[in-house]
Amino acid sequence: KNEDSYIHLLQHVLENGTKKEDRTGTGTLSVFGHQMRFDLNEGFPLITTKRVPFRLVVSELIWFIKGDTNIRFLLQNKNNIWNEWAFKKWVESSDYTGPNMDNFGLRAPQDEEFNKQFQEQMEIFKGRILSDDDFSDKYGELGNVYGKQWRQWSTLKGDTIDQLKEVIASIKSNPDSRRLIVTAWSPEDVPNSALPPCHTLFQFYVADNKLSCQLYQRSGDIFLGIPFNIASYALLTHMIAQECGLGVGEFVHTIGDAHIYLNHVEQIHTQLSRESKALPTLKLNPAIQSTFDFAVEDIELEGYAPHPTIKAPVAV
Ligand code: DHF
Ligand code: TMP
Repeated sequence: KNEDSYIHLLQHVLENGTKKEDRTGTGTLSVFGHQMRFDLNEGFPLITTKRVPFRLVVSELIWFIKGDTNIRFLLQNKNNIWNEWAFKKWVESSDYTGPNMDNFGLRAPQDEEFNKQFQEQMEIFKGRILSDDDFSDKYGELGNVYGKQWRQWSTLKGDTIDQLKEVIASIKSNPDSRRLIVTAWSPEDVPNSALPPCHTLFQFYVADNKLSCQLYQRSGDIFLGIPFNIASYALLTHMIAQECGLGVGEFVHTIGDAHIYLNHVEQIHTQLSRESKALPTLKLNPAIQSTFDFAVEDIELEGYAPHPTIKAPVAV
């Protein structure tokens, strides 16, 4: 119940994870192949043993649903969770002439002097994304990330497929279908993507008038990313269920490489010393009839009283 399956994953990987190097140079404890299930009727699965900033989950999901891949919308909503990956493209480009930012993700948490420079450059970058259209078109773009793949998948023929719209139409017209799938993974796009999709593919399932969703996530940062991912797909399931006149069933979360970054271990010990609280309840504006019409104000949580925030550096 509640977030037990998430707490179990934290404990399981701390105890049984294999020490494994990774792309970012941080190092991880990792297991391969893990599944969690959340019954969405028990409450909304937002982790309570630390505060998870739900408004950031909401604006990120609305950004995906819009088909947007430019961080400008996120910045307009004071959401900074994708900044590093756009910033990386900028500082590695020949247009960038500021101080050297190589390996900023590894250096910033370790070197105070450098961190100041990095924060300064990041603020300049954010300012330009918000105020300069040409700059934002060029450096705010993350490329073929979720929004693009969900809404404008490009085909060999040169047209596009709106996977999200089609899957919602199929849930309505053919709820027993076993093909209710949206995929973000395109082997062709992997080389020119800022970050190849972590949530790779998801599938819907309707039984007893309830909508369930399963996500296959190829790679999961258990402390930072996973709580967001659970909340995001739970929210998407509720939104689509409302549009289709269905109740909600389960969110099934299947993870490939499930890892704890070595610089998150202490934080996780703090989190595990806490008792989980009652889950909150999601309130969607009942007047919204289409998944594509939800705005930030139409989505609220009731009764979220988590333990305090626990900060941790994100591996870039
Ligand atoms: N890279 C890595 N290494 N881990 C990730 O989880 C990750 N997630 C991405 C992109 N790349 C990633 C997109 N999603 C945060 C949460 C989700 C996310 C990116 C970042 C994060 O830092 N969350 C903080 C709060 C951040 C804030 O308040 O601005 C947290 O404490 O949950
Ligand atoms: P990778 O591409 O080398 O797997 O690195 C991606 C990292 O980001 C990895 O730690 C997983 C994490 N991640 C999540 O956990 N959830 C997400 O939604 C995203 C975008 C990334």
